[in-house]
Amino acid sequence: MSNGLDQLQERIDRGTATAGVVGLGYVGLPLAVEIARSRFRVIGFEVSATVAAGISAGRSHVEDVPTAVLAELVSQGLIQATTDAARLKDCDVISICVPTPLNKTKDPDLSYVVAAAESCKGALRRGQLIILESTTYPGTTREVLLPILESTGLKIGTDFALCFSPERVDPGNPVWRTRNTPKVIGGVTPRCTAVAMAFYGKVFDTMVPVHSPEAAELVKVYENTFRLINIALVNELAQACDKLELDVWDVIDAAATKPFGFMKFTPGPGLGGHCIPLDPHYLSWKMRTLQFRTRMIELASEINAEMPAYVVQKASDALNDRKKPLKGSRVLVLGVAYKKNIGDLRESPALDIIRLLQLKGAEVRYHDPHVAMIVDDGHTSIQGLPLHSDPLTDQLLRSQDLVVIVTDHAEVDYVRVLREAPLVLDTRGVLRGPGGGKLVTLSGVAKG
Ligand code: SAJ
Repeated sequence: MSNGLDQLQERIDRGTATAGVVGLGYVGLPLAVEIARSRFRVIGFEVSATVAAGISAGRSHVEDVPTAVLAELVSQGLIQATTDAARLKDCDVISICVPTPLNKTKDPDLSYVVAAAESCKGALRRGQLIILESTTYPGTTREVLLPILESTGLKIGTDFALCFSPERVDPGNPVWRTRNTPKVIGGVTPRCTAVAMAFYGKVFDTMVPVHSPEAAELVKVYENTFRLINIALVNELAQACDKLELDVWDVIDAAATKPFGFMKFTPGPGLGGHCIPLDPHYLSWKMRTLQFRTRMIELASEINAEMPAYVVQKASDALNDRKKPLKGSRVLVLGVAYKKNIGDLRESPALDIIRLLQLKGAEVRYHDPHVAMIVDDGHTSIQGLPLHSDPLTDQLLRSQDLVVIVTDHAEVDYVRVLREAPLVLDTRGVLRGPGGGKLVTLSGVAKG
C-alpha cells in the first residue's frame, strides 16, 4: 500500500502536482513564476487582497518579475492568487516565503511563519510537502513548524514531508536569478529531502541537498553573516584610510587583483536592506539561548551602524573646511535606496543620514531616480515628510552647498554632478579621478 509521499512522488513525476506559494513578495513571486515555468499549476497565497487581485490579473508588483511574464503564465492558467487559506488543501507542495523581521529588541519575529504554519496545519493532508524558505535561525523548522503540523496526527516522512530551503534572491541581479542560483534543501527525514529534490529538481538548475533543516537554515544565515562581517571590515578600512590619508578605493582595487583567497567588498554609507542587517541577528539570538556569544556579528553590526554618523561627520568636516557650518547649509542626498539600481528603502542608511543632517540643522533635499517619495512609515524620524525626489537639474546642483552621493544608481551622470555642484562627498567611490578640490571621499581624502 503506497503512503502519502509515494502518491506525491507520482504526482510530481507525472507533472500533475499543484504548488502553493505562501507570500508573494520579492521571494515568493519569482519562485511562483519559476514553478509555473516548469508547467506546474501554482496557487499563490497572499494576506493582501489587493496584491492577490493584481497577480490574478497578471500584474507584477515585484521589480524582478516583468508583468508580461506573469501575465502570460496567468493567461495559461498556471498562476492564480488568493487570500483563501482553505485552498492550501488543493496544493501538493507548499513553499512558505513570508517575512522574518526582527522585533524592537532585535529578537526574531516568527509571527508570519507561525501564521503560515497554522494555515498549513488547517489544510494538511496525506501527500503534502511543506518547504519553509524564510530566513530564520537553525532549529525553526524542526522546533516550531514540525510540532504544529504533527499535531494533526499525520506522520512526518510518510504522510507528509517538511524541509527548509533558503531563498537566495539578489534583487536586481541580472545574472543570478531564481532558476539558475543553486538551491539548498534539507528535510526533516531523508524521505522528505528526496521528495523535495524531486519537485525542486524540476524547477531549479542545481540542487544542493544537506543532511538536515538545521544545516540548511544555518547555510543561509552564514551566507549573510559572511557579507555583514566583510562589509564591516571594509567600512573600518575606510576609516583607517582616513587616518592614514590613503584612498580606500585604490587600496581595495589593488587588493582585488589577488587572484585567489580574496573577495572584494566596498565601503559605503552603512548597511541597508531587510536581509543583511537583520538575518545574522537570528543566529545571534539562537546562540544566546545556547549560552554562546557571536561576538563577530555584534561587533560588525556596530561598525556598520556607525557609518551614517561617520558620513555626516565627513560632510560637516568638508563644509567646515570651506568655513561653512553644517547648520543652515543646503545638502542634497543623491540616491536614497538601500543599494543601487533598485527603489527599496528598507533599512536604508540614507534615511539615517537625512535624519542626522536635519538634526544638525542642514536643509536637506534628495534625488533618487528609483524613489519618487519618502513617506512616514512609522520607523523613520525624518522631519518634513513626505519628501519628494527633486529633479537633478544643473540649477539644483549649483544651488547646494554640498551633494552627498549615498546610493550609486547607474543612470546618474556623476561627472556632471561634480562639474555643477560646489562640493561633493562621494560615499560609494563612483568618482575616482581628480576632483578639482571639490571632491571628498569616504576615506576623507580630498581629491586635488
Ligand atoms: N553593501 C556594501 N558593501 C558591499 C556590499 C553591499 O556596503 O560590498 C551594502 C549595500 O549597499 C546594501 C547592503 O550592504 O545596503 C546589502 O547589500 P547586498 O548586496 O547584500 O544586497 P541585498 O541585501 O539586496 O541582497 C542580499 C543578497 N546579495 C548578494 O548576495 C549580492 C544575498 O546576500 C541574499 O540572497 C539576500 O541578501 C537575501 O535575501 O538574504
